[in-house]
Amino acid sequence: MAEEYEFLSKDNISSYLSSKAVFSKLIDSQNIVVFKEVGDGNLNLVFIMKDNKGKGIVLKQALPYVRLVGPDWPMTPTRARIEAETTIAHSKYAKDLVPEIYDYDESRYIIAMEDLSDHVVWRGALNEGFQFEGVAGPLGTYVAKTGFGTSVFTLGQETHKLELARAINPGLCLITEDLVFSEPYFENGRNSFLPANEIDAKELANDSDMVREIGILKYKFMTTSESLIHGDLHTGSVMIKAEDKQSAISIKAIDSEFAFYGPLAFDLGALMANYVIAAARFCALGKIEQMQWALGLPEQTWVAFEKEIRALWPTRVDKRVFNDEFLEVLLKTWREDALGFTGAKMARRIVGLAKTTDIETLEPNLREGAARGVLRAARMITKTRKQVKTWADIANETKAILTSAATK
Ligand code: SR1
Ligand code: MG
Repeated sequence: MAEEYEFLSKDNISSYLSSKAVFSKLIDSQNIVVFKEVGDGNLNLVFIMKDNKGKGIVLKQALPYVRLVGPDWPMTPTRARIEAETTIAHSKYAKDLVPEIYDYDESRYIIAMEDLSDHVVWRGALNEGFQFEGVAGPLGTYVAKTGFGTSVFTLGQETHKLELARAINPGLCLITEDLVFSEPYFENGRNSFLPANEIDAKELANDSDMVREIGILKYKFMTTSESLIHGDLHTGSVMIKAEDKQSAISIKAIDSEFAFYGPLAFDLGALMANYVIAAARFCALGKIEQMQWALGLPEQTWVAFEKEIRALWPTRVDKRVFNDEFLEVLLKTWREDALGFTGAKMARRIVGLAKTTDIETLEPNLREGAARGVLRAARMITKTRKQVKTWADIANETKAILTSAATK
């Protein structure tokens, strides 16, 4: 039985704002002139309000079930606490790259946060064909700063363990374990695809090398407690503000409700997977230059990530056996794992529940080839992640796969 508490609505939201002193200087609850319900995600209610002086606030309320499916799929609303605490923890290390949290209401699972309505969701911008520069690099920096900041290298042994205990998030981790790692290979009644892609879904599930590698990656996801990771860092979890439609001047990683102490390469893989998915859309639409650009984004994220990690390395609290030689091993492992998770996250968005608009909004005749290309590229990226390849090699191989799978 799902927990009962009052949900926010147009009718009760201004009395909610008036009921808490913290809001009095943030917004005039008696003079709300803009009210928008913008929760188009899979899980929550999200409202944007602005007053007559232009001051804005966002209220995000976790429902006790998965919004995408309804009350038949109960889901703990404490994920809102995880998101609020993670955003605050991440702001300690990457303040500019996360929204400001104003309040967390633990009785109604409501997060009050900075209004980002002058930003756009990166996925939407990519779908419209915008090539914003200066996003993929800072996101690599975000993963490095938050990943290193919440690791034993910064927190030390005791704090790391205490923080890890506070941030356990079993319900949301189970969603990822099922939707990303299991169901694309072992159907659970939630998969879907075009009839023309049935053959591709079968090929994926019957690829025993891929299934073995996915098992290795799922085990890493379930047992690695490295850092407080975002946990769902796709391009729909990134908001950007750009003045000239060319380069971003503000980047915010939002929606960290899937956060937990996990493998930080999972966040890198989530980003990279969605870059390739964006590239598949460009390919399907015949935008070859833009596809090439999107396929260059994984390298940008990785290069910025590695640079930041190397800069932070001298600050680690215990240098005894965590020496420079160990750093090289860590970076190599993170790169391989990031590529492994990339393929896993690509495949799930094609055959499993919760897809991406990049592919789903394509006409079926184009979608068929794009979906096939993403699945084939996913298998290549995950299975060959330990081979010595440059980022350009990976981009070129991916481009060849997407191009040859494209349909008209
Ligand atoms: C039931 S939740 C489905 C998906 O939405 C989120 O964005 C996560 O990616 C999750 O797997
Ligand atoms: Mg989300």
